[in-house]
Amino acid sequence: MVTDSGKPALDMQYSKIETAITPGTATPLAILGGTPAFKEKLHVGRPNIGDRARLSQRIDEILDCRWLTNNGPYVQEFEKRIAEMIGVKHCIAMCNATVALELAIRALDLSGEVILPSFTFVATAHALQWQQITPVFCDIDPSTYNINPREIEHLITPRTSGILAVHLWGRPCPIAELQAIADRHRLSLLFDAAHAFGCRYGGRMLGGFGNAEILSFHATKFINSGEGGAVVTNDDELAAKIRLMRNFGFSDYDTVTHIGINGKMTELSAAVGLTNLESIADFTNTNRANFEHYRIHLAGLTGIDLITYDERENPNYQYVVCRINSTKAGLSRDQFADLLHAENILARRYFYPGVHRMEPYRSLYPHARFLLPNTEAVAKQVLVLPTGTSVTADDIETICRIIRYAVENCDRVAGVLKATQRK
Ligand code: T4K
Repeated sequence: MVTDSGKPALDMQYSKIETAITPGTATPLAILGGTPAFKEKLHVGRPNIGDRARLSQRIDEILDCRWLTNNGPYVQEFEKRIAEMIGVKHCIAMCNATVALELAIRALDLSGEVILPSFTFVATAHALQWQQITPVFCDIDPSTYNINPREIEHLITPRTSGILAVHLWGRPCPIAELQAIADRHRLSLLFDAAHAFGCRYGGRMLGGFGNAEILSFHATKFINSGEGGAVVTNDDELAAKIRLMRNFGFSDYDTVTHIGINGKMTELSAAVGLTNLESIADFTNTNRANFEHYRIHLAGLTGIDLITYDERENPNYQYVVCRINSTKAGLSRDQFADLLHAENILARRYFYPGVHRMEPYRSLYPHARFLLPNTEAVAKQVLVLPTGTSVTADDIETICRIIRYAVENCDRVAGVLKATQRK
């Protein structure tokens, strides 16, 4: 049906609502039938891309010398640069961080049960379960979102062989407390540092703590190699074992001295990683500026708290995370997610619903949710917003304007969202 003005009736209906709820704003909300704020989807995790000319040069060299993988010169250079930067003895580059986790777990002979947070990406738990090790989920500290050391000791049993902690969003775990617990109970201590490349703890770079730490260079990470990961450690024996395991256990052309898999990083990945590493200062500065923009433009909004970083920890600011108090903001985290997605702003609910609520863990450990009150609460409250070198200051202002508008008109916005709300 078309109206006298030639506009479809539905549009008329929406524009009436818009006028009613957006007087004087230039930002009609897309959920009300307005045009999405962004034509193209704005992603969380858009890759940072370093100097393309330098990358092309490296790729040409790789093709010219026809050495594509199997511990080639670029992989060795990448490992050397990372080890130097972090200040660790060994960096063993891998095809991704999940395989790096699996190999570190296996090389440390972990078995039985390992304690880890549930509030993480599912790969942290999969790396254990994949090897028939029981992941024992520990609650997080609600003020840091990292594993709570005060909750660990009562989870330790005679079957416990280690602790696998995660420096969530790049904010370091309480390493000293974790190391003390590990020492007291003779447990291995591993860190999933997938988010924490370049960050510090107590003046030292993350990567050199515990028995080993695992880095990710996935496309979505602050420094990427397309796909990629690494184990970093100061333990010579562990490093030697992981190097063997990464390459089927080959110690020579036809000598296999250990069980292994194929965990190798390719030369092309290493070239991407090395090139991006050369732009680390630019990426950090952009992320920091983006974070500041969000901070300024969301300031004073009731119920919306940006998770902050401590400059002394040299944060990489790769995640911009809002914690939403639905009572104060008048809208739930999921309502914000729906609202932003309609604007083509693909904010993410990392790490909803908590690994313990994903399969196979949900079925294997159905009681876990009763033991994880903080994880359960936080997983429903946090929303990760786009950042990185593909996001501009104008983009951030637009995103914040939409969030501010939604908070300031929460009753009316909630009414419209109700019909489409997630279950
Ligand atoms: N431990 C922790 C704590 C982790 O967070 C991760 C990975 C791991 C271990 C395992 O590391 P890796 O084995 O992956 O090295 C993404 C990443 O795939 C994953 O690496 C990352 N954590 C996790 C936090 O985020 P998804 O399922 O959200 O991915 P996806 O495909 O939805 O991509 C995220 C967004 O990025 C999309 O909106 C699109 C955008 N994107 C993605 C890619 C790949 C691009 O714009 N370009 C791209 O090339 O897991």
